[in-house]
Amino acid sequence: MLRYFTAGETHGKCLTAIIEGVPAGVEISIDKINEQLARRQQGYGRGGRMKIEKDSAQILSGVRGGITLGSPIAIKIENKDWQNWENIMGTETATDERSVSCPRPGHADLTGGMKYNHKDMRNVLERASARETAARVAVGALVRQILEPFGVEFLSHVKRIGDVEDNGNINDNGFFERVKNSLVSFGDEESAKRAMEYIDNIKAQGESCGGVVEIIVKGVPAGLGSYVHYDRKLDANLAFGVMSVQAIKGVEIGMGFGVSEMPGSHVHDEIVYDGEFSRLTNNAGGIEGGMSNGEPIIIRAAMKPIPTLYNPLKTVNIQDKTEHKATVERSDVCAVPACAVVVEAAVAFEIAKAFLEKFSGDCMADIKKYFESYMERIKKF
Ligand code: EPS
Repeated sequence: MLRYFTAGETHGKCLTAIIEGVPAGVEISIDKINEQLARRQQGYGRGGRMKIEKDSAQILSGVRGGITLGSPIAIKIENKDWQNWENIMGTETATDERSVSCPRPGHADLTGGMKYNHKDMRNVLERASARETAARVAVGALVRQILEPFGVEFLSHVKRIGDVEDNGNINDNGFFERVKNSLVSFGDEESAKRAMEYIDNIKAQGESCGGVVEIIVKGVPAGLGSYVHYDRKLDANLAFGVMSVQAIKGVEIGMGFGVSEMPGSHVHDEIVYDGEFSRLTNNAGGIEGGMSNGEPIIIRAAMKPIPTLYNPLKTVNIQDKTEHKATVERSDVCAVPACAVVVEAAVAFEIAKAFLEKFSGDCMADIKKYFESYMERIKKF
């Protein structure tokens, strides 16, 4: 079973991830991992931290000469900001210079402090911070390399920032090329301009904003996941992976909540046969009965506004229980473009996990053999 752990505090020495269950014989490019890490750092509305960091991954084990060994893979990403926090975040000695006693509404601060008995809520926010998503992006970027030889491709874009929709159409020529060059990951340049104005406005008010991101996975063979048991359903696992990303409050697959408003004939995708089975539409978002059906998988996630507000909300100081303004930590105003990259990584992990469950094998040679014979068989079905 493919699984991973991450460790690391936002202002600690580094982030680490250990990935277990990667088969032997996968070609790994560190450049592809660093490319995803760089994508995560971009976007209009990010804060000062991204000017300090230049995230890059080091693979510490499990890979030899660019090929996986089948053993656990350890990855490390250094926090360049650590040098400014060594005294405060040292593992052996630490000062309480930047202690936090006024919890931010919407962040993990208060409940995390209550749960772990941390009177200095820095002990909570350091781990709850979205900085951890750098490690998750590295994991996603590594495991998608298992899928590449099988033609599985991941795309993502931002659909909405605050109340500004991207009016572009993903099926238009050059849409994803424009997304790549857009500071807000929109495919329509006019909408992108409005989104940036929106972010400027929000920033001037000391506010933050959220948005909606969409991930499209192409080339997924029919039959990943299963209808036979609840915890093997691909949509359930995808929703879990996406929901586990910091700040995500909603997940939709295909038509999502829209299915509840339409009669059945407008929702279900008609089946046709032209040498192979396909669907006339893709309202199901590529998943029926908890299984991929061979159509592109489409997932959307709603990100809430980041809880650190430069114009802070009302809260209570946990020391003396008096009314206070929430702590202001350096933060982003808008991290929705970064969120698209993170959710894409979370989706890549769940797809890779389901793929290896279906085509399990210790090495790529065995997996390829099984994959080919399965594809041959379902073609003739
Ligand atoms: C982030 C790093 C953090 C935050 C942000 C995401 O760095 P710092 O706290 O030093 O500014 O900028 O985290 C949050 C928005 C949050 O609420 O925790 C990153 O690397 O993405």
